[in-house]
Amino acid sequence: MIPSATVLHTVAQQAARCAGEHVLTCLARRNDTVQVLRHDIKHKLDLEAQQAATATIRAAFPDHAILGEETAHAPLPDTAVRWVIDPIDGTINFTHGLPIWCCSVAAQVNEQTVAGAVFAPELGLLFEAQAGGPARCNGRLIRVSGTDRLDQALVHTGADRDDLSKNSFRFFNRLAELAQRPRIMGAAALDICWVAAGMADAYFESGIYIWDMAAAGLILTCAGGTCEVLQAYPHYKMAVLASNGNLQPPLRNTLMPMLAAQYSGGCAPAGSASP
Ligand code: LIP
Repeated sequence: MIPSATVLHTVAQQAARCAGEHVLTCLARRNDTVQVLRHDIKHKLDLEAQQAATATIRAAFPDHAILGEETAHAPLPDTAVRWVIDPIDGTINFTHGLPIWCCSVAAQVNEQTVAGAVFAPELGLLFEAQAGGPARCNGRLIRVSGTDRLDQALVHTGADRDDLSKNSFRFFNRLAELAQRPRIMGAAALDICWVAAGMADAYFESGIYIWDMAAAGLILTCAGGTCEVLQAYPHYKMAVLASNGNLQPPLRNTLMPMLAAQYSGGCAPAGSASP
């Protein structure tokens, strides 16, 4: 039996909070890293936060599939409901003490996201929504901005850690030319939630993963915006464009040819071999 969106929504919030509250009790362990790579960090609290969220979900739904960033290679049972977890989105921000990080939990039914929660513990913000309903932050309704000109838009983006040398900044430079200002904040789920709350007008990044955007993408849609996968790559990697809706066409028209040119050789972006 597939639980109702309302039930999945409640558990998604509980799971995101449980993960975030665990990390909040461990702020003294910011340097408790598993592996420090040239442009990435694997953190012990990533795994622990995912385990905390997973325990909350399993207590309610022992048989559901759970796709988490920390266990993305693990085989998944073939179930209608799939949970998608990014235990700490913005791991490098977290490790350096920057409070711009969050725990993201989405519930999908037949690969459609029906409930999502994004909890930013050090900012004290919980964004959440269920399909067909409103989007809220800390219980208050949120809506996208009305900005309809790119030259008046605040556009968030990121840099694919696996492709910093060549393409990432080609997108950044073009967005910087078109927008009022670009921003790189380092946590995709929060970037998309800022758009949902009308505090940014659009977000684009090539090189994020389904766990970065699944919950926030639903929250944005429920806030009146648009979240679109412009390009999918192997192993859950993708190029995502999210906006207040007004800016989706001009940004899509700019970015799609650039994406096509970037991978015109048919090869997937660097790093898509594994999350
Ligand atoms: C991060 C994303 C961010 C991206 C970083 C990294 P993580 O996720 O949220 O947008 O630019 O490279 O992928 O690794 O902190 O969960």
